[in-house]
Amino acid sequence: MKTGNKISIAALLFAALTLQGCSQRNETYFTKHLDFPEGATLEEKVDMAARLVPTPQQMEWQQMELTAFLHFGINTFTDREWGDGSEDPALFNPTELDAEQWVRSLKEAGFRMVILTAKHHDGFCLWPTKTTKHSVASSPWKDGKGDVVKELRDACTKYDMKFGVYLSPWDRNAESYGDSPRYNQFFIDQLTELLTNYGEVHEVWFDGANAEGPNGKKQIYDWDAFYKTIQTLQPKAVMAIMGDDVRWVGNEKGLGRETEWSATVLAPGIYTRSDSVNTALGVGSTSTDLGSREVLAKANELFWYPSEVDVSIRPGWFYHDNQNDQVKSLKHLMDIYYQSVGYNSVLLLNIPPDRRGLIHENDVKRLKEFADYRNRAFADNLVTDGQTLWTAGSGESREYTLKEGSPINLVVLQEDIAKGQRVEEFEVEGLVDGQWKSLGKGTTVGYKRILRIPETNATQLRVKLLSTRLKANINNVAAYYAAPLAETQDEAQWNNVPRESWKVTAQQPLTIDLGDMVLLKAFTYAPANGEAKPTMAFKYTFSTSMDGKQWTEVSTPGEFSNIMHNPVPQTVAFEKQVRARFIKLDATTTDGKPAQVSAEEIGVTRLVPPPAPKLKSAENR
Ligand code: FUL
Repeated sequence: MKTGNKISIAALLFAALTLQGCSQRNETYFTKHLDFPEGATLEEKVDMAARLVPTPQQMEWQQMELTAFLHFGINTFTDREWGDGSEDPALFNPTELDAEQWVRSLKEAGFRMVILTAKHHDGFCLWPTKTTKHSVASSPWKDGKGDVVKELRDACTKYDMKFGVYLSPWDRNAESYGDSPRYNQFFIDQLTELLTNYGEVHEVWFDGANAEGPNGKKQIYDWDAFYKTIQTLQPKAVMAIMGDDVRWVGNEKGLGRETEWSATVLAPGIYTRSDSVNTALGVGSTSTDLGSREVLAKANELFWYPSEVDVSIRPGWFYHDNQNDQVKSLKHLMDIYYQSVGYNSVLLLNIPPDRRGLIHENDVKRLKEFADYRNRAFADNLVTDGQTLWTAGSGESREYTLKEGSPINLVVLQEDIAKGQRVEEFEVEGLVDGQWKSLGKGTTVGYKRILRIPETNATQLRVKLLSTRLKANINNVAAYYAAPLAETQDEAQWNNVPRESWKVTAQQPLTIDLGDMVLLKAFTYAPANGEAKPTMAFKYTFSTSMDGKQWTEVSTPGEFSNIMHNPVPQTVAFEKQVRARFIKLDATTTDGKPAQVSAEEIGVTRLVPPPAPKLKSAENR
């Protein structure tokens, strides 16, 4: 595909937008895309990269922060994650479908947009399309007169919620699938219906799944034509995943990158050149580095292509009865929040309606807890003077005043991305008992970065920009205190050797006599209360002994990577089982000091021998 209309417009806009900064020279901005001139030096590239900015619709999208997915369709009724397209539409029959209940629950939980799976890979359409019989029109629901897309659209209008559609390019029902021109037209017709008959659409979500059609041919999608359809019918919508406005973060676990550049070298998959560009750079959507100076040095062009973190509140994307008790814990949801919204990404959280056509009570309850917790945590900004624009470069720092009387454990930084993403590395310090102390470090900021720090009582905060591209524009520095959340993961899952028989024989390094010889297959370090502390273990060696004198080191990764940001139980499985009576954890903190670990924070998993075969009764002998 050619670079597309938006980019040609962006190219025309090149040099059109100039801004007279008070402390900066005139700056020229590039909207959404830029080409590096041939032979540009790294310094020139970095300078240009700092002046790449989002389109207005990308900007509005990034500011939403929280968006919701609704996976609902024939799979809801077949208990499957992927249907094969042969499902009988008669199976679709929600008994109490209430789209207002969906939108109300999401609105109250702080979500700003809802995206519905109008069609998933099974090809079943949730609206009465003219393109196929495989839709709600052939179902018993409302005697075939229902339209889920319309019900959702109306509810979104009523509750002032933005609205998006997921339309799966992969269609396992369409007879034309694999006959490329025919299916492309069929797909465009479906897209046209969705983008014409349901008012404003804010996001169009195409996933990348593709497979052979029934006739054995591979479907070659006409992304260029799909793109133009969106541009013509809904020019303000962002096109996601197989689109060039919104990038898939690279996993479905809710894990953003700590270093997240919205200005990235990754060419969107819908461009015909994307394979060759990305292969030459050695990058893909799951790469950890998509924007550092190292990759800029190799790149010829750059995209404003911000990341979206999609994850389900349950193990599956679709509703399954047997997952009602597996709705993610509040702690897990907050970890996801910090690692998406807090890592310069938009969170797209999936909450699948059930067979009644309602969001299940357990999910509603968890959404409410999630919202209540965030509302409490972010109610009181403890920085009094953090909202005036601070324009500064590498090596500069600024002090901020903190309200008295409350500790802090979260620091929020934001850049004015309308002037580009520029911070490469920063440090936050606190004035504690009259002394400046480092509280934490980070890399990129972008639209928003939430830094989780150990709980600290400080009177002032100092933000140091260690490295920037040109001068960064920090428009918000805030600090909060969020009550620590206990990890709900049950200890039984990571310790099965009764603690009553344990004896701590040394504290430093922590040495434990387990009281009996056991066959171990793993150990776990579970930081108390799931909280990050400066004294917690980071690098370690784990050894075992039969007598407490002769020790053998067990082969392990030796590091609890990322534990400061995600202090959940860290289970280390052994390559081979180990026979032991004594265990020893010799650990240091991220600063290289001896770590303080208590026996309660350690668990061991031993192999439990299978139950002995039952003796046959005397009569049977
Ligand atoms: C994937 C799909 O295969 C899953 O079923 C789900 O819709 C997820 C959001 O995208 O590509």
